[in-house]
Amino acid sequence: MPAVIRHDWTRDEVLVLFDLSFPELMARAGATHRERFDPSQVQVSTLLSVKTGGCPEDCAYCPQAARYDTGVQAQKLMGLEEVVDKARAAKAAGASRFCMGAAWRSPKDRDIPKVAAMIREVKALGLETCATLGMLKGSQAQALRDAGLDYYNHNLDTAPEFYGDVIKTRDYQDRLDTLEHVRDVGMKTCCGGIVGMGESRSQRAGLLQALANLPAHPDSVPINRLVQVEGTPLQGTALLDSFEFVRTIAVARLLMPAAMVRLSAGRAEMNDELQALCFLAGANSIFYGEKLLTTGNPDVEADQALFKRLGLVPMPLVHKHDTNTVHADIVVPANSCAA
Ligand code: SAM
Ligand code: DTB
Ligand code: SF4
Repeated sequence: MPAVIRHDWTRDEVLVLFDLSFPELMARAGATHRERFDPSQVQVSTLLSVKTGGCPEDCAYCPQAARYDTGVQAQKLMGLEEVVDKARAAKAAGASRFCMGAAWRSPKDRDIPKVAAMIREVKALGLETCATLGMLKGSQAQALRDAGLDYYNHNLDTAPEFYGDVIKTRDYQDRLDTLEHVRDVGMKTCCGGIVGMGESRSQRAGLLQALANLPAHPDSVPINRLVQVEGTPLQGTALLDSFEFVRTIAVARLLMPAAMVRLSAGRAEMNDELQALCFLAGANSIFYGEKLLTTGNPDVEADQALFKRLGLVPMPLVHKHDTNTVHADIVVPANSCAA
């Protein structure tokens, strides 16, 4: 019987998992991964920053916050044609999902039709669509869903008790509210966080606990390892131990057995061996393409070589109806609940 989907994890229970010996934790996470997924398949998404820099928020990790001198030039919202060209190229390179990011605190109502047009055109190419635009109102979530948006990415970023050390211009509850609007209109949620920001192990456990105890598990859980950018307050933070990063992936897999766990930012600083450990720990999704939003990602050739070395294949998109996508051999239930 597959692991039960739970929403009542205590911090201590999560810490017990973190405290397991590395081989035991890996074995458990690998077994849980196999209950619902083919471990040789990895879902690939390509990111595009459709509105870069100039952001009014103060997220201490972020190169796009206007208040930090990071060298990122603020740009206007990208034109439709350019976005569609990039999406077409991503598809040709093998991506199955295209994620559009904007450096906004929240979109203005007048921005929504422009983003909706991008979503419609990207979807028409046969790609799954994802967007990350900051906080949303219910009406904006509905408009994006009506345009065909499959996923909305909005991260909790860290544990509730560490959050105020990282971001002061909006609070945890704002994030929970946006996620609720996204779920309410029937979109899939992509929600995770960042590790390596100087948080404690208990706070890493607290991030995963908060994610797993959401009313519905996120469909996709990006685990980012902080990309340190010159000029941001978090530049110079002590590097997170690689095995601790792998443990975080493994515990995410154990807590959210039916979710896609995404090995997200930070791969450019990882060698193939570390990434392989992340796949063994239950990661089954990556960002694919030379760039994340403003920072580097491994180039396509390197990822193709990595997949070949490890015998991994991109997860196929075999059947689509409305916004729910059924993958070959597996069904990832939207907002999966055991009950
Ligand atoms: N502005 C929107 C927002 O914050 O919701 C959307 C874009 S924002 C860049 C999306 C996510 O990227 C953040 O929530 C954070 O988790 C991640 N991120 C940003 N900068 C990062 C960095 N330097 N290292 C790792 N992850 C980062
Ligand atoms: C997520 O969790 N990670 C991605 C995506 N969601 C939008 C973004 C990572 C950004 C890394 C820093 C940059 O490239 O600007
Ligand atoms: Fe702005 Fe998003 Fe960066 Fe925060 S993470 S500064 S909201 S772009």
